[in-house]
Amino acid sequence: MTNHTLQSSLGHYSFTSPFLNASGIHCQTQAELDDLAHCQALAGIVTKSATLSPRAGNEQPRYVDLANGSINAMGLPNLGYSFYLDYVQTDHGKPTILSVSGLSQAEMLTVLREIQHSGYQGLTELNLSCPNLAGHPQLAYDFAASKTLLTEVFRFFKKPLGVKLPPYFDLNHFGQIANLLNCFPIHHVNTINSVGNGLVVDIDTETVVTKAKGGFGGLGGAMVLPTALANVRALRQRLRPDIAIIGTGGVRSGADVFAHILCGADMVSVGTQVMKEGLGVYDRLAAELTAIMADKQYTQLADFRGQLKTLSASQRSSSRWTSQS
Ligand code: IRO
Repeated sequence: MTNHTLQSSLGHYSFTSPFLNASGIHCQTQAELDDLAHCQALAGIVTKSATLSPRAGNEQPRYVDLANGSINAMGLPNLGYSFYLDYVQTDHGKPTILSVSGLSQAEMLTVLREIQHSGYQGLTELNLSCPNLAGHPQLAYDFAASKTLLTEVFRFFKKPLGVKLPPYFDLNHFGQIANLLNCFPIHHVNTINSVGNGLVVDIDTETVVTKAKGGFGGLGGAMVLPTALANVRALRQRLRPDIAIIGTGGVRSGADVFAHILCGADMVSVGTQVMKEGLGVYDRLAAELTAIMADKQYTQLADFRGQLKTLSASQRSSSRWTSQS
C-alpha cells in the first residue's frame, strides 16, 4: 500500500505507530527493556509498574498461558522505581511511559514526588488497578479513594500523568470513573488492566494453575477482548476529548488493533500475545493493520478512529431479513 501512515500520538507525544507493550510484559529488567528499545515496530516503551523498593513478587507459578489467553498473579515484581526512572532518562530513540504503583497511597505519592523532582520529561502512568496483591483492593474500584488520591497527586505533580484502569462492567461505573477523571488534568487513560480474580481449573490434577491467592489471578488475552473494547468505547464516549486513550487487552491480530482504534483508542498495547509469540508480533500486527486499511482505502488511523457504528432499527430488521432469506 502506498501513501499510508500508522503515525500516532498521545497528547503532544508522537509515535511512529500505535504499538506499545502492555506494562508487565517484557519490561522488567534492563535486558528486556533494551529488547523493546531495539524492536523497530514498537513505537514506545512502557516499563513494569514500579514501587518504592524492589519487589520479588509472588511465588511461582505466577503466569500461565491458556488456549484463549492467560492468567497471572505476578504480585508486582520490579526493580524499584529508581531503576526505571534512570532507564527512562536515557534516550532510547522512542518515547517512554514510566508506570508506577505502590502498596499504599502514601507510597504512590512518594514515588510520584521523586518523579516530579527528577529531570524526566516523558509520560508517567499511575497504575490504579493491580489485581494481584493479597489484602490490597484495586484502588480504581473505590471511586472515593481514587478521588482523594488524585486530588493529592495533582497538588504537586505537574508533568503529564496517565492512569491505568481496571475493566468496568457496569454503565454506571463507566460514568462514575469518567466524571471523576474529567475533574483532573489527566493526560491519558490506559484501559484495561487484566480482568481481576479469575480462576482457572485443571481438572486432571484438580488444582488451580497459579500459586498466590489460592489460584485467583488476572485474566488477559483473547478472552478479554470484548471487555477491553467496551471499556475503550465507553470511556471515549465519556472522557474529555483531550484525555487520550491507550487500548489494552485481547489483541492478537491487526483486526483486533483496528477494532480498538475504531472504539477510540489513540494507541494500542499488547500483552499476552507478546508472551505467546515474542516481539516479532509487532511487525505482523503492523502488516495486518496496514492491509485492512488498504482494503478499506484508509490512509491514516484518524480516518476511522472512534468511528464505530451502532445498528439502527432499520439495519437490525434488514439484517434479520437477510439471515432468514
Ligand atoms: O501481578 C502483577 O504484577 C500485575 C500488575 I502490577 C498489574 O497491573 N496487572 C497484572 O495483571 N498483574
